[in-house]
Amino acid sequence: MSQSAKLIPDLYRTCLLLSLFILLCIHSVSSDEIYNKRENAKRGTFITNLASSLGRICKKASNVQIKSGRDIVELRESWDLVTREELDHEWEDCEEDSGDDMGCMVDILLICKSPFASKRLWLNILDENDNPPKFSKKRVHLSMPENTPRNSEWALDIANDPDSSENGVTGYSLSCENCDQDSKGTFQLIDDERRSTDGVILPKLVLKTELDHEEKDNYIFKISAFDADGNFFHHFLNFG
Ligand SMILES: [Ca+2]
Ligand SMILES: [Ca+2]
Ligand SMILES: [Ca+2]
Repeated sequence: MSQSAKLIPDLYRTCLLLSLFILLCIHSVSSDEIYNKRENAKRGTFITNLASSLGRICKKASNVQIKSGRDIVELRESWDLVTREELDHEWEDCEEDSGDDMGCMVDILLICKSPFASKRLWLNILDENDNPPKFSKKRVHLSMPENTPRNSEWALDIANDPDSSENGVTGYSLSCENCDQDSKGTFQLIDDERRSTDGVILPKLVLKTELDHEEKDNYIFKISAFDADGNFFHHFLNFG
C-alpha cells in the first residue's frame, strides 16, 4: 500500500475522533420542558432539580449562567431551580399566552461555560383570578332626544380585566340610582348578544319605553362589570 493510500484512512479516523471529541465537549442537555406554576406562588417555589441533567456535566451550579426575558429563577448549589420572586401572570412582557391553560410562558436558558452545556426550559405561569374588572372612567355622560324611538341602542363602555379569558369580565349589571317603580324599566342592559372577534363582551343599553322629558329628564345608572368569581367594579352613567 502506498504512503498516500494509508494516509486517507488515518485522516478519516482523525476527523472522526475529532468530531466525537467536539460532541463530547459541546453538551446540550436541552429538550424543551415546560413547568407549570400558579401565579402568586411565593419566592423560592421549587421548579425542578437539574442535578441529573446539567449537573452531570457542569460540576458547580455557580458556573451556570441563566438567560431569561425576566429575572425570575435562581439555581441553588443543590441544583434546585427555584423562583426568585412571586409569580405574576399579568407581567406585561409575558412572551405569549399559552392558550387553553391560560398560562404565561417564560423562556429560560441555562448555560454552563466550561465544559460547555446548555438546557432550555419554559416556566408556564398559570393564571389566577386576582384582578377585578375596571372601567377607565368613573362617570360617563350620554344624551338622548325625547323622541328617541323605542328599542334604540347605545354601546356601553367595556371594562378591562387583565386576567385571562375565563377569569376576565363575564358580565355586566345595571341599576338605576334615581328611578321610581314606573321608570326603572325604561332601559335594559343586554350583555349576552354581542362579542368582539376575540370574545370580549360588548354590552349595550336598550330603550324599552318611550321617553317623556317632562316626567323625567335624567337617569343615573350604576353599571357594574364582574368576573366569574364575583369580583366587580362599577361606574356611573348619566343619561339625559
Ligand atoms: Ca397577578
Ligand atoms: Ca391573574
Ligand atoms: Ca378577574
